[in-house]
Amino acid sequence: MVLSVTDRKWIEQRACAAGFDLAGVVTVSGAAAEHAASEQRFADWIAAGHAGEMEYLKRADADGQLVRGDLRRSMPWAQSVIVCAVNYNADAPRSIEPAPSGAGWIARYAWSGKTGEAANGSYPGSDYHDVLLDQLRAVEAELRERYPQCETRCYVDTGPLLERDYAARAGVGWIGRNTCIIHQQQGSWLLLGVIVTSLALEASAASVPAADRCGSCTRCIDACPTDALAPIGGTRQMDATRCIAYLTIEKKGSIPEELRAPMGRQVFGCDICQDVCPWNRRAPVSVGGALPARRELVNPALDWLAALDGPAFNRLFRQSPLERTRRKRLLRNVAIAMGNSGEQRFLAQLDVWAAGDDPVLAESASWAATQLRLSPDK
Ligand code: B12
Ligand code: SF4
Ligand code: SF4
Repeated sequence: MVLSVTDRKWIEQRACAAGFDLAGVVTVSGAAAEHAASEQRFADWIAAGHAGEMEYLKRADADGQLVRGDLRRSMPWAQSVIVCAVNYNADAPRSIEPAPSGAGWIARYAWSGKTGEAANGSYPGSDYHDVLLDQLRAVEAELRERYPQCETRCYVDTGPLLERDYAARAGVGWIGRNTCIIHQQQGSWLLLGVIVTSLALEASAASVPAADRCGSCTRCIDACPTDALAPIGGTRQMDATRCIAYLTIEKKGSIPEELRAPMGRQVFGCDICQDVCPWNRRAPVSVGGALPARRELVNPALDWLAALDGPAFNRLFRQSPLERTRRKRLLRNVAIAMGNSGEQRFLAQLDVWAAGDDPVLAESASWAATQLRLSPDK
């Protein structure tokens, strides 16, 4: 079955009806040279060690080829990819604006919660993976009804493919110097989901890639506190092992000492290179979307996070992206942010953690307490 422009437009329209803000369709193969370049960029990135401890990115097949380098390695039937995006911007401050003293920062994408207050007064979180997957499955169901013979798979994050690469080729946005997909009207506060399908696209029906609008701007590179953005020639890429999002969410054990002070007040993820991006200045706020922000997670007080015991952590972050770090890693990050805060009042908590029996938390807290003792009184 070969899809025409009319079919592609129908798919994009159904994606928007299912709650997505943007959608595009792209052939898996594309031009051979384009495909080889993408695979090479990814292989070089892995070979340079930029993936750190994210072993799932390095998975290779029996021939030693990177599984994520070409999605046809896991799905030989794949012909095209439907890329969908949801805007998760909220009417709330940016991480680079002045904040109450002693506040931490949780990345914007992790603020989401279910609407309506739970009986016990807490707002249950909602993970964007689940929300987007439900929306993708609604589109998938319509697709299968219209083309009963087609194969399909839906993925949010976890699929064996480079979502941003397909998003760029599907015209959803361009890859900025901060490595994020940016759309001229929507900005970069976008989460992506894909439907891989066996339906082929007529060559003339493929979406047109979005034009690169970074121009001569380098704000994101200049603002990154850990120098994680390291473009090589025309390839925009990052060394994830230096990125605060990696350090706070993915990195197990201790965080390298030289990167702790630059982490500032970020306790889960990092938004700095998107907060400084001029294309986000007028980015629309998602109103009535499926990922409403929970206000208590914007500029959260570090001592409030520190005081969350196991049940309170679970109540607040169940089914939310923060579940990934669990309480233990979040406390490690909170300790480092306390050390960077200049707030002497955090010393008491840090000294308790430093004497505790979790070696990673104890070492991080001890480092943080030393930072505070060395820093001038606030
Ligand atoms: C691993 C991962 C991370 C890692 C590494 C990030 C990275 N830049 O590689 C860490 C933990 C650091 C991370 C951080 C974040 N992530 Co993340 N992450 C992923 C994940 C699971 C895989 C990415 C990957 O394979 N990286 C390897 C590199 C080499 O691949 P890549 O970044 O896609 O790079 C390709 C392009 O740069 C392309 N390229 C470069 N130049 C050019 C030029 C052209 C013309 C073309 C076509 C392509 C191209 O080539 C590269 C290889 O093909 C994806 C989901 C997925 N399955 O794709 C989400 C994903 C990229 N993350 C996402 C988000 C939201 C975030 C954070 C904003 C979360 C936060 N606030 O803390 C930060 C953003 C940091 C940043 N500036 O990128 C979104 C991005 C949405 C968007 N608007 O771009 C994704 C797509 C998840 C989703 N489903 O929405 N993430
Ligand atoms: S998310 Fe933060 S640490 Fe990572 S590249 Fe952007 S500014 Fe740098
Ligand atoms: S800050 Fe500037 S260089 Fe970076 S992604 Fe935005 S427009 Fe591009």
